[in-house]
Amino acid sequence: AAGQPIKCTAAVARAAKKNYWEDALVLEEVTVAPPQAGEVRVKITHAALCHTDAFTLCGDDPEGKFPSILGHEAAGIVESVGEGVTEFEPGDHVVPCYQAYCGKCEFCLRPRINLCTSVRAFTGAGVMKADSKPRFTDSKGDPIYHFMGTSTFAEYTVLHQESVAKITKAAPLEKVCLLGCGISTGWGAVWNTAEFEKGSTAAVFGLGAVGLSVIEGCKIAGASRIIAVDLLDKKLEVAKKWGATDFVNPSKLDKPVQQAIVDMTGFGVDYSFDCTGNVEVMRAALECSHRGWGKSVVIGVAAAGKEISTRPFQLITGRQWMGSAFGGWKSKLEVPGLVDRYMKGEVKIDEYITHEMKFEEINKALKLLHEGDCLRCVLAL
Ligand code: NAD
Ligand code: AHE
Ligand code: ZN
Repeated sequence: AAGQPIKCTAAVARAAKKNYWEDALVLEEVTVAPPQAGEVRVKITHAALCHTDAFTLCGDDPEGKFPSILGHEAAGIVESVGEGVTEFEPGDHVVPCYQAYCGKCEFCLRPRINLCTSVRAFTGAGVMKADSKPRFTDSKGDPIYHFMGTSTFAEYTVLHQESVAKITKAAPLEKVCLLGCGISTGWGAVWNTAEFEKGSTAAVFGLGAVGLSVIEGCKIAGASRIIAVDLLDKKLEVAKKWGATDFVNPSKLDKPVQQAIVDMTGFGVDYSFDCTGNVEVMRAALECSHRGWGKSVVIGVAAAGKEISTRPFQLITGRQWMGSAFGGWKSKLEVPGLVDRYMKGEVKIDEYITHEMKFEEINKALKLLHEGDCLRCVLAL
């Protein structure tokens, strides 16, 4: 009930585990404190797994904090709201947004920029802004930290009101949960970050859900050619269904992949996208972009300590190296519109869902993610 703690099940990451696919999460009973001022408690109905959850769980994330409850791509229903919250009420359907939107900071006020700073320091530290503490405790009463301001691998979670987007009740939560991260990111990287122009060419490195949604975004934007790149041939097959026109497996080339793409295109592609998180791939993506005007967008998240490099001559000769967080979307404002576009049939979501499971099978879902056959697995809570 509102104002009372709730006991429920959560998948707890007790510590980083390199082999994250070997039963790394522990299903435990946790206590979720009531929402404080400016907070919303949400019953998570569906949570998907994104590669970034695995990245943090395996210890690659310099911001990773343990014990914690991971998960950031989900949907749910508001259970109760804290003092002063007027935008949401119990029963509202919502998508948690790890990129917050307050509408007041200099980032929110600037057109086309996300990266709101209202709660970022707290979400990075795994706590809530009102008292700098987590709302989760374990059976011993010890704290469990939040993750990305979302912690959606739990039956109930507490969010800052800045990290919640209200969506139409007509939308299927088991599908639109994906708009909390991966595919919104891919579309936005093309439309918002790269500002993709009709008739242009693209190369997309890494064909998970993020890379495929980049391909979808390029296709919708009127690309003339889309070169799909992955080490796994089965992923190249999938990319064909999404609209890629050319296919490259770098492991089968006798030259660097950037050279192969330049050879295929003359002077490179107009736009390139890294959706792998591998810094060598980021370099290749930059170097296969067009002399004079190529834009290369980093989307993949690289492990702690990794750095990118290239010859500065690549930039002197007109290439632009850029990056995208959540596709540049102003979350609370724009996610409801993405839901509406899905409802009108303008964009895909269902096709990215390759697996569906019960929440209790979350470790099996992590294993599937590791094996490379899974685009998105949606867990029902
Ligand atoms: P995923 O693991 O499903 O997909 C990655 C793909 O890259 C796989 O198909 C893999 O075979 C391929 N790959 C790996 N190494 C490669 C190489 N050297 N060359 C070519 N292909 C290679 O992951 P995902 O969920 O699609 O996420 C992709 C990346 O984007 C991750 O790094 C994730 O953390 C990041 N991400 C970033 C944002 C953002 O806002 N910037 C949002 C979501 C995800
Ligand atoms: N914490 C990491 C970086 C992780 C990162 O870059 N996350 C992306 C989203 S990945 C979603 O799947 C992002 O949007 N970052 C911007 C932000 O504010 O977190 C590190 O290297 O410290
Ligand atoms: Zn993600």
